[in-house]
Amino acid sequence: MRTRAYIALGSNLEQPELQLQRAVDEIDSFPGITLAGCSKLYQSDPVGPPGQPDYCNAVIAVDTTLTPIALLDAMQRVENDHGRVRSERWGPRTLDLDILLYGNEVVESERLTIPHYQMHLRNFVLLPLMDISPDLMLPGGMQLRKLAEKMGQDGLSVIAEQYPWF
Ligand code: ROI
Repeated sequence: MRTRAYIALGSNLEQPELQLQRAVDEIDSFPGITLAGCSKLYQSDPVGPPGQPDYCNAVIAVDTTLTPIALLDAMQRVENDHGRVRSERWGPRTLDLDILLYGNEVVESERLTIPHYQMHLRNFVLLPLMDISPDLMLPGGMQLRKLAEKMGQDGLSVIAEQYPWF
């Protein structure tokens, strides 16, 4: 069975735009995962400790035959291939891949929480998600559009309109 899932991408180290473009291509070529949509590419002010570079952010839709945990393993493989080192909490990173949604499923396990626990607080997640699926309803019945309207666009700007971004 195929499930539509949404993944947030973020990077603020080592040519962030390139990190994100490469990550999308790698995810699309991963067995059991097919790219189904891609947001604009955004630049965003860092949330978290000050003094770190601005981020590049985007969101993709994928269709996958992988289970949520297998999808998480796949995302962590791609992160590790980009030299991701897990060090400071909320510190700078070469590539961050967060599973936002997996169909309508709610997952609460030690390794994985879906919907992503902070997605409703982050405009660099909600606005790119709006690019792909403006009519999306989150598990629990909340409309993405309503959340995104409340959030606003502070600190967020579009740097490329259409995938492939460059
Ligand atoms: N801030 C922005 N703007 N974008 C991110 O992707 C991002 N990711 C993070 C923290 C460190 C919370 N801040 C971020 O993990």
